[in-house]
Amino acid sequence: MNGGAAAAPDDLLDRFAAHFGRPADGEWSAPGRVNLVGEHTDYNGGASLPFAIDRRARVAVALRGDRTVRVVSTIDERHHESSLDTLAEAAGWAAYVLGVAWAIGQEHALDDKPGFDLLLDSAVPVGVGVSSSAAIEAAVCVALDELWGLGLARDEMVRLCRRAENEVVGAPTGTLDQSAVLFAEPDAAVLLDFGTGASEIVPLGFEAAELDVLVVDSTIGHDHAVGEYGERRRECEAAAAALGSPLGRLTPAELDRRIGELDPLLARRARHIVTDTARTFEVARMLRAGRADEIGPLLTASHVSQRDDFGTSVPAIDVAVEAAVEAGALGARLTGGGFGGASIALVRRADAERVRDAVTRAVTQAGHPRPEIFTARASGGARRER
Ligand code: GAF
Repeated sequence: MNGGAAAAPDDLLDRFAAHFGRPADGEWSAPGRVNLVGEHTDYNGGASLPFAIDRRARVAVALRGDRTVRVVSTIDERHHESSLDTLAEAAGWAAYVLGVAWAIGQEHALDDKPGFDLLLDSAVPVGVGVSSSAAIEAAVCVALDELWGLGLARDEMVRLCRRAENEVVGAPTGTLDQSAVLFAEPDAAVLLDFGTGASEIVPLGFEAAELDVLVVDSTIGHDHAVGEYGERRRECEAAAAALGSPLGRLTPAELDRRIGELDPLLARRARHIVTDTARTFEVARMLRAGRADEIGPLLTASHVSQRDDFGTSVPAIDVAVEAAVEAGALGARLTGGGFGGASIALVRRADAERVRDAVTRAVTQAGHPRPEIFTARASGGARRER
């Protein structure tokens, strides 16, 4: 991903100039994200608590004098050319780039807007569950917003990036990822209440408490545009219809009283959404009170809920979570949509090395692929770089 042609300069603006033969108008970026707790709650009116990570997608962009759009990426060096009038016809990473321009065009007149040249580079690992797609979408969205002089508010950008994901890429996702990467601030998480639409910056306090978040990439890929993600959505919709309420709006006590109205599978799905939303608000309360070192058990409980009730974990991730906790992590859980992807482990900095080694050993001894493990630091959201 950081590769590119051997002779290409390292600097993105230099690379842009070398590729397109003219300077870029600027460089914009957006991060990937880790979700601390609150999974699959976004399309259920529940709550999530993600933070942006210190790995970013970057775009260098220059407006053109015509309606042509040319995009190229260091991901695969492929070149994609279209026009502002045929934007929805794209595949692979180009669907995220052109999908955002298309979505903007659905809600804002682009008749008088020029096309653009764009070079994409990303250090957000792909297929890991840390939102490499939302990183690309948000970087493109802040760039086009500025260059086309649209003055979009961040919550409008969230909606437009989601349209790109849902309607061009074809993944029926909620707004967790786009909200995380567009609202994020350094050293903080974003409490997203999908029932009210409210968002709140919640300081994490991990630096002061000397805590690290390890991201354990199972290397088992996932694709939310196919299969099981959509199935979970349909199951949640069926449970919500039977109960006459978005699942994320029910308290655990209310669901307990009514759980007998659901068949056993839908009851488990509903219980995950309701309890994970409650855990999310509880973790946010603890963080606000400066009790970061006490949230671990809630993270692990969230994993158990995903594994047993929501059915989104996979054996390699269950082994990683269990090994992390056994080796002294304060808590660990699958993060993101699941069916592969990554888990996170909250560790005391002094224990990080031991937990990494123990997880790698346990996962490989159980016959699963060797995980890729990295530390994620909470960083800022989508922005202009220069
Ligand atoms: C994926 C989706 F894109 C999000 O909208 C969210 O549902 C998440 O899975 C699960 O919490 O990242």
